[in-house]
Amino acid sequence: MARISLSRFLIEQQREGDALSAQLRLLIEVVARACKAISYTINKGELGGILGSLGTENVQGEVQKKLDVLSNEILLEANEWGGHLAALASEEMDTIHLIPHRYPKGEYLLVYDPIDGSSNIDVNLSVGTIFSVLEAPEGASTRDVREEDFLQPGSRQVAAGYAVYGPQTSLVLTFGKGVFGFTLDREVGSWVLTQRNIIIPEGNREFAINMSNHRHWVPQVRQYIDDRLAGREGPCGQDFNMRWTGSMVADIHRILNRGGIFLYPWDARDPARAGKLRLLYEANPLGLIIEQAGGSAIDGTQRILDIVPAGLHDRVAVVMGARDEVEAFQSYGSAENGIGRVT
Ligand code: P6P
Repeated sequence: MARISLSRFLIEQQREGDALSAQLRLLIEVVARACKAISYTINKGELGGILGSLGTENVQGEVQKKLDVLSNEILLEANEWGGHLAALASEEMDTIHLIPHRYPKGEYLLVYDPIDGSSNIDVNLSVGTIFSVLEAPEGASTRDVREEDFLQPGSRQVAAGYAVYGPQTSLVLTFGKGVFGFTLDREVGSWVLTQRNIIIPEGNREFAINMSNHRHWVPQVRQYIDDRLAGREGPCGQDFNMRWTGSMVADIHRILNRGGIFLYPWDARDPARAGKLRLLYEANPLGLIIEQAGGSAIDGTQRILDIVPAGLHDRVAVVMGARDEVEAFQSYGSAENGIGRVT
């Protein structure tokens, strides 16, 4: 593949159609540059003093790692001044962040998880950054954006992407016209196009789920997994493999490239909670990417991208991956209120 930089790719995409406005192109370039800075910071590890926790909790009630807060600040500072955003929101911030009046406001909203899987940081395992782009409301230039302006279904995303900080640093993007992958060339500090129109392979028999929650799942989920654990002697007639990295974005990146299915279903540990993962900045952006790569993304009952959020930090049950495997999951049935929850 000829060596095409992210900037050249974005300019070519902008010429080809209306999917990429000048402001959206700038937004993507700014976020990609911030992900590059995060990658370099992660790579320093203990040498950069970025390991460990701050002893504070985020709005999720989770202990904040130093890198959670640092990465959030990198993305915030990178995006405030460019004039492409009207506001932004983050897993690490309780409420939305308005663009300061000293900067011009743009036509987009950015919502992100600065470091997904942050418990992996201190043990040198893959983590990632996930982001979702929505259109700002009409009149955002004349009034302050409000939290409810972010509460759009995932089908309204105009772009989504993630970076995975692993053996390589990868960036995966979609603007609704296919999925494209880039690899960070650390020698020159630029993103290089390495994958065009990624399509999830079918027929891969790998599932990603946290098996320690088995006793808390509803019967449909238990049966779906038990049938796969039974292997070739069981009803599926073939052996399966399991992976669980503790970072959704790393699991999804694997599924995007070699197939399989990712599940974080509702479980009875916290019955009032629809799921563990967050809708706006995990399930929606990754769900759009999975669908654009030919896969399927549901909460167990309905398409994730159809869910209208009630709050910025809504949680949701997640089943996403290769279409054939998600359809196999759906054949086990489901209930009205989500992932087969038995009321
Ligand atoms: P558990 C990371 O905290 C995360 O939000 C996802 O990235 C990951 O897939 C999941 O939670 C891991 O959850 O319960 O296995 O620790």
